[in-house]
Amino acid sequence: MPITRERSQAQFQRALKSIPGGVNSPARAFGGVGGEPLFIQRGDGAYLWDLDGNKLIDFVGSWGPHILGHRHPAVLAAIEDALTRGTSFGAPTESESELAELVIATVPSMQKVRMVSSGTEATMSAIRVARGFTGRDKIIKFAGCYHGHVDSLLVKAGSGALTLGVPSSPGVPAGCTADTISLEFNDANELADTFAKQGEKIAAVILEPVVGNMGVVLPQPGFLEACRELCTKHGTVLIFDEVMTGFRVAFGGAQALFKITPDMTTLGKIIGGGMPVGAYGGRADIMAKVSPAGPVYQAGTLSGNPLAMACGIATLRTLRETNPYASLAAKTERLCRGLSDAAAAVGIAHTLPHVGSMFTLFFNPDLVTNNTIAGRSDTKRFARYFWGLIEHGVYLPCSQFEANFVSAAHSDADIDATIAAARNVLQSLPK
Ligand code: HOZ
Repeated sequence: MPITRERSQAQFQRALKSIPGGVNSPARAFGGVGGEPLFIQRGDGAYLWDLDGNKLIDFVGSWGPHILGHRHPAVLAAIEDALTRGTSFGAPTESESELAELVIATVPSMQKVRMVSSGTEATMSAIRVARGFTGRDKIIKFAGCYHGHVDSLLVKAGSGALTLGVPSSPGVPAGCTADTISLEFNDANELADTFAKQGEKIAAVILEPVVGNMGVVLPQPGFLEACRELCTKHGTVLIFDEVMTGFRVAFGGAQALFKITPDMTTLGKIIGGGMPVGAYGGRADIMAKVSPAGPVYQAGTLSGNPLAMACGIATLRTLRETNPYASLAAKTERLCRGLSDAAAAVGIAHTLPHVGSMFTLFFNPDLVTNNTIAGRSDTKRFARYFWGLIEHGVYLPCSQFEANFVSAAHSDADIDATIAAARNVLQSLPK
């Protein structure tokens, strides 16, 4: 008997009347799987409950922040404590330095860091600083990487832009993207050719070192090294967008895992622990350009918001103290093996890239190394799989082209239940 979704459906109809598409961010609209989004009432640990009372094992984790699960006691206590002192002052607080120090102590490239309120703000600001530092205009990005909805970066973008088929958005003036060069991820030769032709004009190369926004796509051996070498050779700022991978694939992020240090890094999601936070930072000489230390302007009323800082500090401290990374990777490995075995048992072509606690089951026979190959995935099969798992009480990101996240709150029983649910669903899919 299908689960009841009446209350979610009613609320979606209500939202459609006042909010474009009924949602405040397109990726959550279920456009990639058809049907209507579930409205969430609450979360706890590894679970969500929707408005109709359905309990779901959550592999979205608010699209990445909830590495500790929902409502972690240390995080709740920190927010409650901060709340007693007020919500926003628009003036410096001690907590901003504390979070900055935690980030600098952990992320190899970070010598200085500026807090902002979202990943989009972080990447937008990092690009501006890289241009101000180098005095150059051109930037390189990679197809399928998503760096938020920054005008100059909405070119062949991943995430909701990919799912909804608008990888380059109307409303972005041609002038904003005229200096953006989009290349294929993992193609070091194409990157080298581009540098050979116009290296002296390129301010920055920005990439997700592990892509999460066309599904999880791993850097092939040598690719990150090539990015590093070419940027160093041409005086270009290498920016790792670690909004998703920061404090996720390792405590120090992908740059610590792969031992490649970029010049600048953008962060978000986990550093806010579920509150709206982004950050950008890097080499001290580059960050010295940021206003008011330097001439590159960037500002925000809610930047360094005390509640958000408290939530981020509690999350990072808990991660430092509990070091869940080996256990997260082991759980994810076991889950991925179970999902892969279940798909193989019924002859469903798939690949399942994973790193740390991020993974994507691609309905695609080929190893997905770039956007072109990702685009050949069977999205209709994914949609059936997605809805089948909802019926079995498992909540996945609503697109083939997103990362799934395992949290410290997922138990072995949750992993077993998910594998069992997937086995049932995969068996029932048309071949
Ligand atoms: N940018 C997020 C996915 N990679 C989606 C954000 C949302 O819709 O909440």
